[in-house]
Amino acid sequence: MTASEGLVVALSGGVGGAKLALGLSRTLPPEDLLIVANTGDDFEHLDLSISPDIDTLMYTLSGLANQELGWGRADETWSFMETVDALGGESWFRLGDRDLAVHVERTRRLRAGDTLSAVTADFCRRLGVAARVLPMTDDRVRTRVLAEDGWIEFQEYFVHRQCRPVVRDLAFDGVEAARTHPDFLAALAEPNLRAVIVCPSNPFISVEPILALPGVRAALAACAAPIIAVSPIIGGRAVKGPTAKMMTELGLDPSAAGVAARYGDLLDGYVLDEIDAGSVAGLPVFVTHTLMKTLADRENLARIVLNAADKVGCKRP
Ligand code: FO1
Repeated sequence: MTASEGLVVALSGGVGGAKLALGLSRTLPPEDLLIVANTGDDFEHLDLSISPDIDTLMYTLSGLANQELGWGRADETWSFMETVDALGGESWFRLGDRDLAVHVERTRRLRAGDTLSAVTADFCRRLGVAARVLPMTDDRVRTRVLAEDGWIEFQEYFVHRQCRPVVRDLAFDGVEAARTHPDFLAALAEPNLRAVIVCPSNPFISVEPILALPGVRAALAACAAPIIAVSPIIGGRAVKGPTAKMMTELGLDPSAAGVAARYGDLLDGYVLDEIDAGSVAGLPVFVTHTLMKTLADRENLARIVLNAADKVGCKRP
């Protein structure tokens, strides 16, 4: 067993976050990796409690993820959804038969009083996920999007309306009253914290709900370990999802530099793709191939991000 080089906390949401989380999980011993999952995308649907970013992490880390879709499980069947459709139910949010079992069992446990983090830990254990996946809070936080016709739920925007609405604003309902998961805050105060990694997730929908939780920004500012982000934008385009479109609609520069500017003085280092070399100044920049197509890409980027953190080093003596 290699000696611990320190705890790494990764902030993750969406597909890009899960890819780097997988690379980190294959690079670090399990006890040295805490993956904090965004829960702002969660919602109630068909009377089920659905946690997409937790499930994308869980499936990706257990090798069960549907690589084509980027969400849900591989080897899926769709009898349930086809029947819901035939009965005139809501079928726009596709729940595969195996995936459905996660939502039904999670909902049953939550109604029985279990916390989301306890359910997540048990499901991850049962699926053989060694790294720790921790919901950012056990309380209800819901991302909402201000479109032309008013505020809509995140999944209504992202899936039902396929990110078409122009985004005027975003809100994270419940975030002020939510209790940041204590294990997350404790990890940020760990003396042997090696790094905080902001995964290549959409800053607005995947990372900022986490940063908006009580005490998180203060804890990040106080932690001695370096905070390193990986740009989710390569050459002005998001690898997947509406990041660039959202940035344009919110009046921001849809680029790696625009994301760095959005994070502001939170970051101690920034990892961006060769195509964007030279586009960011004002903080240590590490240029590499950031598009993760293969498992080797995921592991390689993880190693580069950890090396970047070690090069930046602790912020305080
Ligand atoms: N995304 C889609 O674009 N269409 C879907 O039908 C869909 C179903 C779905 C079911 C379970 C789940 O965990 C995720 C699902 N997603 C779907 C993805 C989901 O909207 C996104 O993963 C996040 O909310 C954005 O990061």
